[in-house]
Amino acid sequence: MPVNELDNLTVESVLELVKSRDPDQPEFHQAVREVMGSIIPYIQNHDKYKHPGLIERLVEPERSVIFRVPWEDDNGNYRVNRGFRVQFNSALGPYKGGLRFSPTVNLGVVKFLAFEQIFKNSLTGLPLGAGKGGSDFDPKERSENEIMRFCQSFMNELYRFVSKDTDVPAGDIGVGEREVGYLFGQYKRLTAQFTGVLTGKGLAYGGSKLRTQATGYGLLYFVEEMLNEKNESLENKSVVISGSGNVALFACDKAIDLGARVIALSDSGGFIHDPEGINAEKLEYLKELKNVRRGRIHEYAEKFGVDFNEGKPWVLDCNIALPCATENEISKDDAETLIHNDVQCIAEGANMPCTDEAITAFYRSGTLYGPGKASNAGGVAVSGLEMTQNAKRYSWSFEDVDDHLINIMKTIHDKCREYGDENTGIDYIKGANIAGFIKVADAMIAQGNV
Ligand code: NDP
Ligand code: 2IT
Repeated sequence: MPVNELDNLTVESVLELVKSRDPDQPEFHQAVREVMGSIIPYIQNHDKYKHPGLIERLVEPERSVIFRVPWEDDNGNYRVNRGFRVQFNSALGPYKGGLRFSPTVNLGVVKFLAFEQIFKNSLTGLPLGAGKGGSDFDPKERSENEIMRFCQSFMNELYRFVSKDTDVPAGDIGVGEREVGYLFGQYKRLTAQFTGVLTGKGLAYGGSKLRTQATGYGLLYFVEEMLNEKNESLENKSVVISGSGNVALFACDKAIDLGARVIALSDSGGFIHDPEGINAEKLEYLKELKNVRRGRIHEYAEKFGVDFNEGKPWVLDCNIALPCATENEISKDDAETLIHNDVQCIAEGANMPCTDEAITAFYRSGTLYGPGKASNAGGVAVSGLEMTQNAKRYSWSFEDVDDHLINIMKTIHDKCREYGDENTGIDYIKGANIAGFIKVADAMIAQGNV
């Protein structure tokens, strides 16, 4: 096996191995390529990590579960979706990562997300392994009862594989507090146990304060660190955000709070452009529109008399771009447009929203670039804090959790600097990947060939 020839380990040899096993998982290949691009050169200079089998084990999930999810729609039709849980790495703690409900979900997508989670969760400094799951179920246009029946059926199978000490799922695209509630209720019913098996729970039954806000807030805390490094701040910066879900809306919230002007948000139908900036009142409208009425972003344009356009918001002139919707949403062309418009900083709220070519363009132009596994780690970090509070049967104040989050994001930034320091500034990809890798690799080596 080529990767066992440790001195000859290359990014290509690892990719060859991964592709030969699973040729039809392009997102997973993309994630592996990005991580290996940093850690293979590091390993070549650090003999300790030329450890037999380490890389082969790192790119192979410990366990992948695929299951049938039968449910009944409101018209009495029987329907079947496919459910997934990839338990990728438990070297640092119980598997931890979200569940995604979207028609785009397949095994390769879940594997890429779970693989990213290994390094992200390591970076938080908390005792969290890595997993991800979900289903190709489309929650859009489904009634409340259909969503509940689907979640219950999903948990009827998933409950065998999760518990507070083995695997702790949370939300992701299409899975928010409502879905976590139904999943939790069904787990409790099946096991007769009230435990912290999921995070992102409602505050009334074991959720942590700030978990809802955590990914978006954490992203902006990280952006502040990136800008501070250049003696800059968010004050008066124009910001374009994609998406209008959990991450996007709370990124918008904190950006406004820190003095920036958020001029765009989007959904899969298009984007709104509000040149004056979204203010607190407009943001309240958006939260109600998206979370209560579950409406579309174009309604904002109609309500406030601003432009709505189909397509992606990256055509707009801005200082800071925050992709907070989905993977590969910034193409090479989008990146070149942003660079042409003098964008200063890109930071990823979503997982892997930039294509390889887009990242190369940002690096070539010297644009500040924060990879998701560092910049969006605030969500899983507060999930880790939710687990701690559940274990203690205690709940911290909003301010206490916020202080923890600020510290965690700052520490992640420090780690990026420690391992990614270059003459030209911080190489955040290199820093995040190496810092994330070291802790996981140390734990994997110590625990033997398992
Ligand atoms: P939500 O379901 O709350 O929101 C997703 C948003 O992205 C919606 O506005 C949705 O628009 C848009 N979107 C989704 N898919 C597409 C697509 N294919 N094209 C265009 N727009 C799309 O999800 P989250 O906010 O929780 O997640 C957003 C991203 O952040 C994901 O990449 C997720 O993995 C990542 N993330 C989430 C964390 C969390 O704590 N929730 C933590 C860290 C990362 P529409 O409604 O039209 O589909
Ligand atoms: O991508 C992510 O980090 C998440 N969806 C959050 C995972 C979690 O367990 O809170």
